Amino acid sequence: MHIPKHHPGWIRGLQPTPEELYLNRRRFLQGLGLAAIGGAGLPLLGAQAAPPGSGSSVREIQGATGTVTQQTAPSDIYPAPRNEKFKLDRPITDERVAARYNNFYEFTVEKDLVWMLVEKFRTEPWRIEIGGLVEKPATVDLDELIRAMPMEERLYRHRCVETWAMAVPWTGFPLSALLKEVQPKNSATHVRFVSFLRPEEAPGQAEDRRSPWPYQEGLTIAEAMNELTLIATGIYGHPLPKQHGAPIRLVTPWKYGFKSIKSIRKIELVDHQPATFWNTLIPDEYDFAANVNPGKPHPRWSQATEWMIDTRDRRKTLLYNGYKEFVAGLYG
Ligand SMILES: Nc1nc2c(c(=O)[nH]1)N[C@H]1C(S)=C(S)[C@@H](COP(=O)(O)O)O[C@H]1N2
Ligand SMILES: [Mo]
Repeated sequence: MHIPKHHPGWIRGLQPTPEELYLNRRRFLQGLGLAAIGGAGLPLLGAQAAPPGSGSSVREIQGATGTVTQQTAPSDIYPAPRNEKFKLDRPITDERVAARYNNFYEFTVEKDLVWMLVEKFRTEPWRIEIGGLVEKPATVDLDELIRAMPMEERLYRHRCVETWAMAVPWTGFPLSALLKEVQPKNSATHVRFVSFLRPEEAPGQAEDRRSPWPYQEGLTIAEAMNELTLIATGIYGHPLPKQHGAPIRLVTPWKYGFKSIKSIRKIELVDHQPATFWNTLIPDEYDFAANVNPGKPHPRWSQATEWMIDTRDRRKTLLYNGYKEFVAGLYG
């Protein structure tokens, strides 16, 4: 693998997955009986028991495109009504493929192993803090938050900076609805998102002690208030499985996937552009805005095309991932 000189040697960086390598790996995993695609009743997925009294359960879930086994939060809001304003130009990605092909560096840099390595990660109970430059700071329990927010389902494209793509139904609420509740002060210019720091539950954090954990991301206030900006607690009509960022994550579909921070613990209103995980690690490859742009190649690869993770269908990358009508106004 080619790692440029200025790269810290210990971090592989985000990089496109050569399709051949991906396919070989899948065959290898299938040989071990750990089918990377399909197959209910896999031994490790959702194997842990729910903590007593949490009211959660381990169960088989019939999603839009297949069955996935996982731990679920107690919640009766799924599936939420679909907001038909957000249309796809391609089929919904196979749920089982999306659930076994993840970027979640807290656990591993191996996309097809994340779903197994999240086993020890405890996502219940989960409290989220919303503070900084706001009139009404709050710390809320996830279930409380879900019940207070206008939950809906949206079909969105997702484009990773590494060139893979998917199209999935998220369940969640607009970030703007939450910000209106806490009332940002006039001095707030940006929103900072902070994920968790638990090396004892996350083997990737335990092994990589030099990356700037916890994972952090940021948006301008205008981006945060844009109607596309979603806080997701579910996917495919049920609560987020851990590998997708349980129990609560950001979704900004016009930006590269690394902006969509998983497993958020804190949302903070600030008066400066916050430092972010990838921009801190490799600033010349991952800028703060990270808007999907086919005409702006990554220093190590083209961004002109993308490939769907289930069909491997190759498509032209769309400017702002096809969301220009929603966001062009943000960027003059
Ligand atoms: N906390 C955290 N959030 C994260 C990441 C991560 O490593 N840690 N990876 C990002 C990247 S690069 C992508 S493409 C998406 C992948 O989301 P998915 O695995 O649910 O498809 O999550 C993003 N959010
Ligand atoms: Mo990504």
